[in-house]
Amino acid sequence: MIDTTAGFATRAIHFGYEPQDEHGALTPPMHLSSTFAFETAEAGGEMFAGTRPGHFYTRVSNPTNDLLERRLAALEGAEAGLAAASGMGAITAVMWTFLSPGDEVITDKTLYGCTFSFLRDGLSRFGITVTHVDLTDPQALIDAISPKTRIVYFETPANPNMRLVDIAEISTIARAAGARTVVDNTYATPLLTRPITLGADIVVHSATKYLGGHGDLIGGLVAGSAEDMTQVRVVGIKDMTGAAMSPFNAFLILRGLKTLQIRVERHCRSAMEVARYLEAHPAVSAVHYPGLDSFPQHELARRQMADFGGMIAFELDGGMTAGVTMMNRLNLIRRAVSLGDAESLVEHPASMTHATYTPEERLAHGISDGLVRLSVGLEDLADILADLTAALPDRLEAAT
Ligand code: 7XF
Repeated sequence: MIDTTAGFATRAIHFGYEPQDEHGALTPPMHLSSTFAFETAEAGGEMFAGTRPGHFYTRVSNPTNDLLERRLAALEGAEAGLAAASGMGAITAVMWTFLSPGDEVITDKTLYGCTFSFLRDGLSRFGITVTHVDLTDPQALIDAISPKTRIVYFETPANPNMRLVDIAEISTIARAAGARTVVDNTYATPLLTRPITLGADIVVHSATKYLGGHGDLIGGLVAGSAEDMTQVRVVGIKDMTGAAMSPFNAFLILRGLKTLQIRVERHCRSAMEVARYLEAHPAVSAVHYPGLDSFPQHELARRQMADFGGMIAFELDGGMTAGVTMMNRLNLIRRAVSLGDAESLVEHPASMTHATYTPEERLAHGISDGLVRLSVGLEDLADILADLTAALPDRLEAAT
């Protein structure tokens, strides 16, 4: 049996599975069963009471999901994992599990649009205070945190503007105040950053992105202590949201994980080149990519990330109008939301993924109208660069 001392790619391919346990099947089979038969009535009662291990209903647990959960935990350096129907299912299940009226969530300024609206329009309707603090400044957290704070929540890199948060520093402050640190690790993946090993309590993922990796599913994952994951399973998933993952999607994510390392390495290599190309282009006014020397948090990126990821945000001279014109001229790079797919994808956060913010909120939360977001795919780098070259205004156009 492969254990947690094996390398990352080996764990991603083998961890938690022995073919001989499944008739020698090399590929873990998919257990498409909503319910599981009890040997005796007493055994069923014991499973419901939690005194006997085993699966009894797929909204609670399933063998295919269980393998994915253990494998994700092995990649994140966590005790346990948990599958959810979507990234939003994972995030909301964690929140509903640990929060009660009167509690406070402190979160960074920049969040994915639906996470932002869940906090603003969802949790706040149920007596939970949501406070946005600039978590790139640890002192701001020290000043804001109180005994009411139950969760400190952030993305790093953040969607869409690539802000980084120092996981070790923020987790230490949160822990001292008795709050859990929850990190959305969707952009980085466990290959590049492992928040739990840096002191965070819980990691959430949109597995729709790099973990699945092929743009063919919606899924979410959570990792953390065994005790916390049991809580989220029986409260957040089973009762509060019902956001259980389909075993079919768990099967596809297990397949995606086998190539996570080679895919993310390629995403990183190409994104670094694309970021350098954009930075040198006369029509581009700003490039936000953690791997660039010009990135304000480049030092933190070097400390906290094994590589700099496949996501880039940039702005053109001429702002939103120029950005939209450029997007419409692209041919290979698809105009689509989501990220982490084999296909390169471009989108406009202000009108798409972050349209849930009001214009005033976007301004206050660091999401400019001119920002264009690029998910660098796995196509040949030369073809990606050629598509950008054809779409970007040339030197003469840019000068006028
Ligand atoms: O519920 P989902 O699987 O779509 O995941 C929600 C989610 C959670 N965290 C982060 C950092 C995310 O980026 C997402 C989904 N983001 C997509 C995007 O930004 O393109 C959603 C398309 S509207």
